[in-house]
Amino acid sequence: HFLQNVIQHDVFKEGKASVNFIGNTPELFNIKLPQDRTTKITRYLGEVIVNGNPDVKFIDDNKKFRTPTIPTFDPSAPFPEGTKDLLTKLGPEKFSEWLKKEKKIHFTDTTMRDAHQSLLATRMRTYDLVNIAESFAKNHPNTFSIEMWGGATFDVCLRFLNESPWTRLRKLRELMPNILFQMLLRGSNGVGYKAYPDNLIEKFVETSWENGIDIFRIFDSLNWVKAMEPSINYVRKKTGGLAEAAISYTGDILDPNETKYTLKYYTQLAKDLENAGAHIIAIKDMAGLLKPYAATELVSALKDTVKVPLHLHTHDTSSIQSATYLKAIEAGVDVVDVALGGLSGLTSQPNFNSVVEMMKRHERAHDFDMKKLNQFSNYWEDIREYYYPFESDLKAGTAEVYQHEIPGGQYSNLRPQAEALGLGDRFSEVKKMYEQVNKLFGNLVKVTPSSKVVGDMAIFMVTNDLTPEDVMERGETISFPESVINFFKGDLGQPLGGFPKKIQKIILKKAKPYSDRPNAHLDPIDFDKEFKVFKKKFQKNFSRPIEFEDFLSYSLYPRVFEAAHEKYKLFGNTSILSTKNFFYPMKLREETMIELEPGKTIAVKLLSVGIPNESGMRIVFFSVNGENRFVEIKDQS
Ligand code: 3PY
Ligand code: ZN
Repeated sequence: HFLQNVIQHDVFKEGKASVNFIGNTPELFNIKLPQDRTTKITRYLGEVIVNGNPDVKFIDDNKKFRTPTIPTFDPSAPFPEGTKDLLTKLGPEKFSEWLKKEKKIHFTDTTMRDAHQSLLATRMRTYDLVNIAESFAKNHPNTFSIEMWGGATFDVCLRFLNESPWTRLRKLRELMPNILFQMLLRGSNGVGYKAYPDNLIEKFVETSWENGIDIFRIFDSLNWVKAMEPSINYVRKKTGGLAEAAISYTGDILDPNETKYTLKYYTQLAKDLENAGAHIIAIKDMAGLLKPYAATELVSALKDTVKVPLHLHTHDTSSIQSATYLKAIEAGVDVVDVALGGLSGLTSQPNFNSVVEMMKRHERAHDFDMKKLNQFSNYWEDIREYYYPFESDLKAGTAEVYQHEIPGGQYSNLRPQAEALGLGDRFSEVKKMYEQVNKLFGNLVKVTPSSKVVGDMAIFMVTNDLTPEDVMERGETISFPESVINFFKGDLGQPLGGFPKKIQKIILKKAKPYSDRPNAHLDPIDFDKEFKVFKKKFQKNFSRPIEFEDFLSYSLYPRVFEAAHEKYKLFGNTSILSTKNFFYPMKLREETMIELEPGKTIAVKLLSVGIPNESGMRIVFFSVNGENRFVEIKDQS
C-alpha cells in the first residue's frame, strides 16, 4: 500500500521525485487498508497467528478439543410458553404473587453469567452462548430464569472479547423469547466498580429492559439500602420488569459470637428492601458462606418477615452448598440458582442437573427432561475445554472459604491478578491477607466492588511485605492503592457501623471523607448533547451505525470502550469466529469456515507465514474460498 501511494503520487508520476521525496511527503504514509470484512477477519487471524491473542497467557500445543453437540430441537416449532410470557400477561406485582404461591421449587440457570464468571474469569463468548440458546429455550421452557448479563460480563465483553454486550443481549433474547432474562446490577455502581451519575443508572436500567432484561437483581456492595433504592425505583418506574433486591450474606448467623451480621440484621434489611419496592428478595451468598442449618434459620425468618418471594443464590466453593439448597427448599425458598453440570460446582453454582435429581419425588419436585438436561451439561463440559487458559486451578472444594470469605466471582480473577504481579507462588498468602485486611477494615460485606478493595489491599500488602501492624504503625508514610483511598473517602457508600476511624485516618491522610450517597456528588449526563458529540467522534470510519447503547457502554467504561472500538475498526466483527480461532493461532494448512452473515460463509485456509522483514513485518498467506490473500502483520516479539 505504501508503494501504491508512491506510484500514484503526482510528484512521482511527473518524474519529479528527488531523493528527499519520501522524507518530505508524509501523506505517503497514510496507508489506507482495504476495509472489507474478509480482509479484517483475516487480519485478526493473522495477528493471532503471529503474536497470539494477548489475553491467552499459555498455550497447550497438545490440547485436543471435542466437538460439542447441541441437544436436538425443532427449529420450525413455536417456542413453548414460559415465565417471560407469564410476566407479560400478569405484570410484575401479580407475577410476584404467582411465584409466592408456587409449590414446586424453581430454578434460575446461571450458566451464561455467574458460572463462567466464577470458573473461567467471565471469558465465555457470545458465539458459544448463541449456539445453544434456542435449543435450551425449546427444551426447558419451565426454567424460571436465565441469568445471562450484568456483573463482570459487561466489562469483559468489551475489554477482552471485542464484543458489544448489547449485541449479546439482543441475540440471546431473539433465541430465547419465552424465559425470563436476569441480570446482576451493582446498584449505584451499575455494571462497574464505582459510583455513576444517577441518571446514567436510570437510563441504563431502562435501556437494558428495552433490549431484553426482565429481572434486575440489585445489590449494594455494603448492603446499604440507601444505595439500592434508586435502582429499585428505576426498575419500577421505567420498566415492566421485576426488581429483585438482594441481601448480601456474610459471616455466620449461627455463630454465637457474631454481633454484626446477625439474623436480626438480615431480616431488618429484607424488610427495608421490601418497603423500598422489591418484587422479590434475593439472598445473595456470593462467597458460599451460608451453611445448611443457617439456611433453615435464615429462610424461615425471612418468610416470617416479608411477603414477597425469596430467591437464593450461592457459590459451591466449599462443596456443601447443595445441602444448603435442600434445607432452604424445605424451609420454603421459592427459587434457587444453579448452573448446568459442566459449568457447575466449586466457585460456581451448585449443579442444576443433580439438584433436580435430589428433589425428584419430593413434594416440591420440579420435573425436567433429565436426558436432555444432561445433554446440555455435556455441551458445556465440551465448550469449557476451549477456555482452559482461564481456569482458576481450584481442584476441590475448600473449607478455607469460611476464613477468607472470597466471593466465587472474584476468586477466578484474583489469582491471575496476583500472577500478573509476580505473586503466583504466594497465592495462599494473598488469601490469608484478604482475611486480615477484612478485619483491619472493620469486617465488611465483601462483594463487587467492596471485595475488589479488599483484594487490591491484600495484593498490595503481600507485594510490599506489609503486615496489618505495619499499616497501623507507619501507614502515614505509605501510599495506598487508589481504590482503597476512594473507599475510605466514601466513594462506595457507608459500611454497617461506619468506617473504623483510626485506619480511615491513616489511609486518607489529609483527605476529607463524606457520608452521603456518592452519586449525589456526580453531575448528571446531558444525554442529547453528549450523545451527539459521541456519535460524531466514533461514527467516523466505523462499519456499523453507532447506537445509543454504545454511548452507554462508553459512559460506563470510556477507555475500555475506546480500545474496543479501535479493535473493531481494525478487525471488524470477531464475534463470528469460532472460539478456537478467536483464542488460538491456526496451524499450517488448517481450514476454518467463517459465517460472515447468515448465508455467507467463507472457507479460510492458512497457507504460509513469512519470516519478518527488516521492519518486523510478516506476511501471512491464506486461501479464501480458493483465492490467495495475504495480510501483513507486525511481529511484536
Ligand atoms: C458481580 O458483581 O460481578 C458479582 O458476581 C458479585 O457477586
Ligand atoms: Zn454470584
